[in-house]
Amino acid sequence: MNRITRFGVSIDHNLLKKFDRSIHKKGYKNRSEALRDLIRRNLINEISLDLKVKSIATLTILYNHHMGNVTDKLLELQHNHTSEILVSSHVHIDHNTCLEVIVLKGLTINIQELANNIKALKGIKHGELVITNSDI
Ligand code: NI
Repeated sequence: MNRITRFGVSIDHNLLKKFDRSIHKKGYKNRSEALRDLIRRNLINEISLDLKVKSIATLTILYNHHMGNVTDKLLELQHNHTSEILVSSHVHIDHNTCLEVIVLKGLTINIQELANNIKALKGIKHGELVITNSDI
């Protein structure tokens, strides 16, 4: 069990009111948990900018499988990164559109490079990489 430290925070009254309204809407029971989440998010953002550390990530992509040879290129890219890809799920959304979620683990630089290469393929309508870290 980690030690818990209490600390006081000086903050502008109006800013705190806005913060309280915001966290209430999100369902937080108290400021402490909201603040802890903000700190964790900040640390994860920092880590995701450090290309030399190991991360875990999900890449969600939406694409039109009729567009050019996007399906072949997508498979080729993924087969070139078998050490980073843990699993991928494919859902046929409608006649044209596919949704794929790829779970990644490895050096952040490799994860970002793969995500950028996939997002740049012709036919990919939307791609979003979410990087996180289990050390937080
Ligand atoms: Ni499909």
